Amino acid sequence: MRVIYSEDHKLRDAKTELHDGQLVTPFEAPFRAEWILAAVREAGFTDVVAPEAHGLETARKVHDPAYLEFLATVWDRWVAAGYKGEAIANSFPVRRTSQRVPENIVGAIGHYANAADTSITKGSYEAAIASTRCAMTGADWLNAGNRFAFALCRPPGHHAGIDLFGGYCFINNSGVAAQRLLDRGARKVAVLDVDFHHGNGTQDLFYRRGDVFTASLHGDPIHAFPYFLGHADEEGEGQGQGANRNYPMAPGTTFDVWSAALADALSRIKAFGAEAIVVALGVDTFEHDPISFFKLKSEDFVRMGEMISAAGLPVVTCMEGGYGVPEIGLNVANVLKGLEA
Ligand code: OKS
Ligand code: ZN
Repeated sequence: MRVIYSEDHKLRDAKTELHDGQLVTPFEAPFRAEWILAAVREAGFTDVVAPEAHGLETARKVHDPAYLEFLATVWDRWVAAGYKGEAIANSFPVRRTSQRVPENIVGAIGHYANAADTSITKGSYEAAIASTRCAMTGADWLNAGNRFAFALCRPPGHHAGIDLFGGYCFINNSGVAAQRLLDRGARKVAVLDVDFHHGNGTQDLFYRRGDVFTASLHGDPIHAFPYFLGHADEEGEGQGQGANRNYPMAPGTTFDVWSAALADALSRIKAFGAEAIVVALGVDTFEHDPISFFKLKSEDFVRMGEMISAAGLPVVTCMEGGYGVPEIGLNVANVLKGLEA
């Protein structure tokens, strides 16, 4: 298992997250990557490398280039407007509104946001680029003929849509990894999202494409973020018809029910003809996660890795969510152990 990690994740260190009516210290904070790296090393995964200095060509194939340009410039525009705090979206295009991009920075940030939780700061873009480079480097480890890589991505990516940020995500790391596998010779790949939250961004990227199967296991959006996507009847469109699968599950879901959904997703990934799997790994399915409602136990993460491994395909795992509790590192290491078992 090659592990790819960049110190540049620390450049993303926001002080505010709009959460339940208050500006709190963000759940998605630098300690997460540090704890996960320490636990992964402790578990014997010591082949840790920095990412290659990839450019944005691959990201431009899954994101709107104008959106990437917005991400690159939003902080400087916010500062130039004279605003003192972190950049927070508060006004959004919704039903029956125009989709033109406003020139005003408050308008532009609302246009490109799918939630107000994610404050943009100096350095957020640079951290997001480094995170995506980890995912690309992990994909290339598979492209070189290896079976397993773990991209310790931070900030996460699966809520980032074609032209949308939010849910702590800016660039869709696992989507970029999938594109990279295709660009280097795979004909079909799958993104398997096992984070507690629906991978709405990843679904958006590939919804009309027939070369990437997307599957997501998550808290039912009638109860959980991201609320507006992730239902079981979203199956893809056009070329992508049948290539998206959602497994929304109820509060309190334990591994017996959750693992049945995983088995179904894996059998569909095989039937689709995927040549590799990108796992969007959130460990916020853990029973003690502070913002989620599934009840997976630490040992369940080993079984999760084993089940994914049994599909027999190369796997690049990209880090997504998982918050606040010391076990996040152990739970990630357990998935990696299961993969290599
Ligand atoms: C609002 C919290 C919104 C939840 C964001 C979910 C982030 C995540 N303050 N996605 O996988 O873990
Ligand atoms: Zn999550």
